[in-house]
Amino acid sequence: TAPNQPIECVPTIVVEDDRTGLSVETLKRAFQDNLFYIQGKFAKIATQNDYYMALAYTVRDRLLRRWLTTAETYTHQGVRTVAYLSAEFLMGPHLGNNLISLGIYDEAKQAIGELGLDFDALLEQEEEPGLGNGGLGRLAACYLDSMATLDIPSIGYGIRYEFGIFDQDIRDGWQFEITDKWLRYGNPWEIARPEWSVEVKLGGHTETYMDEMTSRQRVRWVPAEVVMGIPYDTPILGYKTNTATTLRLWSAAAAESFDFAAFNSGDYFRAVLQKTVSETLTKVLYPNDESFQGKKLRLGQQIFFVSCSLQDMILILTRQGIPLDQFHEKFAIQLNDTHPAIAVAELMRLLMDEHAFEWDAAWSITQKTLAYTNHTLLPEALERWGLGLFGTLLPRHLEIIYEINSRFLEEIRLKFPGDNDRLNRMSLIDEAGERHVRMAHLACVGSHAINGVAALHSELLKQDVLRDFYELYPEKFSNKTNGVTPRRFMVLSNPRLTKLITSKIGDGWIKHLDDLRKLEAFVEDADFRQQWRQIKFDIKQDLADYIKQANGIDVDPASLFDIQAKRIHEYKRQHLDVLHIITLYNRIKANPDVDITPRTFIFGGKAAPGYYMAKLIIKLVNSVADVVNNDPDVRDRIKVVFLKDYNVKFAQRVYPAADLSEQISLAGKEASGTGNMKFSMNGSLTIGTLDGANVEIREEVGAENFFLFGLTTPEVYALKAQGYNPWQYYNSNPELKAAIDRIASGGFSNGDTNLFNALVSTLLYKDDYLLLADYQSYVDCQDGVSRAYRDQDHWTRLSILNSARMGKFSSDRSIREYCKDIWHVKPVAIELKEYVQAGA
Ligand code: CR6
Ligand code: PLP
Repeated sequence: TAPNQPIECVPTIVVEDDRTGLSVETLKRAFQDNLFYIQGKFAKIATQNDYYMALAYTVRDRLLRRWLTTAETYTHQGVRTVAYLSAEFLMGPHLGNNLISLGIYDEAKQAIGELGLDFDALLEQEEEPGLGNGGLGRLAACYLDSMATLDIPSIGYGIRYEFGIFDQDIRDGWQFEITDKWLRYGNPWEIARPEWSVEVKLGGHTETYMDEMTSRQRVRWVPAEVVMGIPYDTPILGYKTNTATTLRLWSAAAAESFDFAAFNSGDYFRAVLQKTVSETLTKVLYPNDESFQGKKLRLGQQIFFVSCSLQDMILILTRQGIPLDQFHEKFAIQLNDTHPAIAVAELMRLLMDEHAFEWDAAWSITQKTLAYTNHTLLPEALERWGLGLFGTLLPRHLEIIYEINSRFLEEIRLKFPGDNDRLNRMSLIDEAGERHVRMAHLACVGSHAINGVAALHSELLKQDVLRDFYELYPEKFSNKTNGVTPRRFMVLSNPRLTKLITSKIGDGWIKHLDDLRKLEAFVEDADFRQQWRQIKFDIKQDLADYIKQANGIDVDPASLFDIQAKRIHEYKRQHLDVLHIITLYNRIKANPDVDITPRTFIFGGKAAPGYYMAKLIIKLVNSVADVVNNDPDVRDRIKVVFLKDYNVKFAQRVYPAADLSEQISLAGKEASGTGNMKFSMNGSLTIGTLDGANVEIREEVGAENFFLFGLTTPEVYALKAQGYNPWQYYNSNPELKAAIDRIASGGFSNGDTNLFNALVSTLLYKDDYLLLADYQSYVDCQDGVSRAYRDQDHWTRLSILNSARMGKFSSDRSIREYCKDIWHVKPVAIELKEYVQAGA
């Protein structure tokens, strides 16, 4: 052999790489290394946050090979990719989830423990990225998890808000908002990619010019302002797979080159100050859930992230040498509600004005690429932009929308000759009063697929809000019932139940949630029921400890934990829950020895800062809590707790602890709900109306395992049509009257009859959400719940069956349906590559 040829004669000594090794020893070494070299701290001066960061970097290192291999594989193979466009991604903390996905949760826990640190405290240390309001943003996060887990090539595009959803404090019973400074101590999960920045134009005017190359008239947009978008990438690792996809969030910065004129004229200060104006674009998330606010800055945010994302997709193809006429073959873009619906006009503009496509070709690509998910039937949530504002910020887009509209109206005229009402109803421009662009219409026209988020909701879209569009394009419509990820909402948040389930049926259910059905075989096993009950009790005990520490209230873990946790909204009817509490209280006051099943009523949820009635509901809950919790007649049989600052971390804590999940919106108002699924998976029973996904949950778990009450959607319509009169219910129902009277007469406000006046009079004079009509049915149903809870063994059976039958509500099922019916994207397996030569 040649002298420089290696000879394999010594046994290889395996030293795990500090950045990839998964053993406890290696994790400990890597952790200490990161503490010193990344955080620049040693044990004596390190804070809890330093330790968290050291662990986070240790975990991130272990994601990187998967992430880079995934990106390289996708680029190399030019795969068809889902681009999920969403103004909100409510991710929740990353650390625990990544540990679960990597399969090293226990190893990390042991490593940290052996170093003498508190592992749970480190997990708790993470500031969650609260870049969403509620269900819609959390759905986007669950979908990213499922796409990665199912090996679907995908990328989430959104906005890197500097301030996410506000933190909620409660002072004197009222909500108090505090800015969410989530980036204060750094974000170890993101990597900035300034080299892939793009520019977005705003304002100004348009002009036509002769394009020399094609000898055609084209339009040029001369903006008043240019903003730079910088992408920040976060890896999204699938559960026990090599696939790690990307969440790419855009942050706004000043486009340096643009203000050259000001720099050159010596107006240095003005030019620099101008920068801060650009940067405000991604400063803060609008904290309104399901209520539209026509603010210019918000429209700016929408065009900003949409334009950045579309340009990014074009760049990805360009770098791969793929011509843009294949855009729709390479990307399936999902519009998460209408927040990104401006994509219809922006993709047209990019293709025509910047890449010289003709109208028809651009339109065909646009329609084939885009699909639209509607998330609400509430009229106040539908986005509509005044033409003045729209045209000032996006003059070119307005021209394009006019052109789309004129072609669209022509299509309707052909299909429905002489039907002028229909033209007016369907036009992209609302001509009544101040003229507006209707974003849902734009999304419908520009997409090849339109879906609702639960069976009932999709039906109501076809019958009501989007009826005209359904009549024109029936083939575009489908339903995709929401789902949630069992990785975060069972495995991570409920380790005890996960362990018990896995001990009986193996761990296949984590990726195939339908397997939970196998639990049904154990329902009659008394020992299993006992274990199930004990786990629920222990988790309730933990929540009781938390409540004691957070609110100073003693609650009994043996009492029925009745939880309503979600955004505060009149349509969700937290105040109906309160009317029930007051009814129980009145019964106790009338007869202190009345037989009552002990209950702990727990509320959580944020109100939009400008939504007075929602804030008043929070005040009411806290006021009722003060009275009920401190009345000796109650003898601790009922307790009321408002837990502040409902966010993902909080959600993970409360879902597993519930006996009863309150899903009591007025039928026809909640598009789907996803909290309902998370509770039920964790063995909570539901009291609910036939609304949103409740309908399907009930179908799955069986009517006998679900506490149903209230009017159905057709009954709601009928009652409203016939002229609803809340007084009729008030005057004829003594318990209802007594409950309302106790509020009105100052029973929860130290005699102040003014404080809750707005709430009381809304109920008596309007009651849009029919609380009074549903009250008796609700209270009767709650009495049934109380009776059922007394037979603990029977209750446990129902609890087990609820979990066992929730397979349908995995977001994996939802994503498979989107892939099959809308995106036509197939899984791509990732084979890991070595990027680093060991021992070189
Ligand atoms: N507020 C619906 O109200 C649904 C989610 C996700 C909502 C809720 O029923 O589960 O979307 N709608 O589909 C909007 O945000 C517009 C929500 O979270
Ligand atoms: N907010 C948070 C933090 C959540 O985790 C969820 C769960 O899905 C929601 C809001 C939505 O709750 P719901 O579906 O009950 O409106």
